[in-house]
Amino acid sequence: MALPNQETVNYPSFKLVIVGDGGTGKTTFVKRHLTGEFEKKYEPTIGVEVHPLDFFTNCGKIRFYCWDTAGQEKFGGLRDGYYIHGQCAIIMFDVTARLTYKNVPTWHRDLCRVCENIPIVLCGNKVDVKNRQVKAKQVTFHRKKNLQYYEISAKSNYNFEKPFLYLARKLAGDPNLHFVESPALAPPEVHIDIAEQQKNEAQLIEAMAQPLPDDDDEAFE
Ligand SMILES: Nc1nc2c(ncn2[C@@H]2O[C@H](COP(=O)(O)OP(=O)(O)OP(=O)(O)O)[C@@H](O)[C@H]2O)c(=O)[nH]1
Ligand SMILES: [Mg+2]
Repeated sequence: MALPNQETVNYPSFKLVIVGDGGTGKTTFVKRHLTGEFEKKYEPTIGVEVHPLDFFTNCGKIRFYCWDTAGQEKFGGLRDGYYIHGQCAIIMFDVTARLTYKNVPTWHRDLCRVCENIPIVLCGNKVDVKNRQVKAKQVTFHRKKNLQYYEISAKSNYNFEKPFLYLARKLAGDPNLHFVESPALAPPEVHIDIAEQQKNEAQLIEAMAQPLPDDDDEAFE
């Protein structure tokens, strides 16, 4: 859903809300998509920037209106106007800052109060950083709530498209939908150690086979 002063398009478009603690990389992430960065609109009354991000799929174009607030933590949470009519969401945390993962359940609760039953992706950002504090196998929240989880690195473009592809498939109701063209992205600012990251991805798969801890919020302390 566009803002009142925003162009609407004649192909499917969806409001995507991005939440997560300050400094997790939400703005950095949306700005990787160059066309969306160029066409963003600012809505001062809600304090939000909306970036229209287009993707090309085998079923045609799809647009995500990505809502990104400026410094929301200073206002003590987000107002309902931010969430209202949200059709899909990304919850972001920072794998180098434990507290941002601990706060994920709060973001999830606030989001689901307004937006019931929308597809949600949990993203652990900054996996390019060597000394991460939240290990892949410690990420279990998504399993409890049936969310999709991706490890990403906004600065290196690692897995940039994955969250959008997942959401597009859910919204289209087509698990085989795929992107036929890559969006223009800002060049990588850092490089990721692919061999190291492959180990993390393997750990994630391994962890999925383990039973969920009873209360992993506490186990995580
Ligand atoms: N190493 C690394 N740093 C990142 C990455 N993504 C973002 N950062 C850095 O993290 C800091 C915060 O990024 P922002 O995009 O401003 O975070 P935000 O979530 O929008 O923060 P608020 O607007 O305050 O809610 C900046 O210094 C970014 O350069 C990443 O993938 N890797
Ligand atoms: Mg920001």
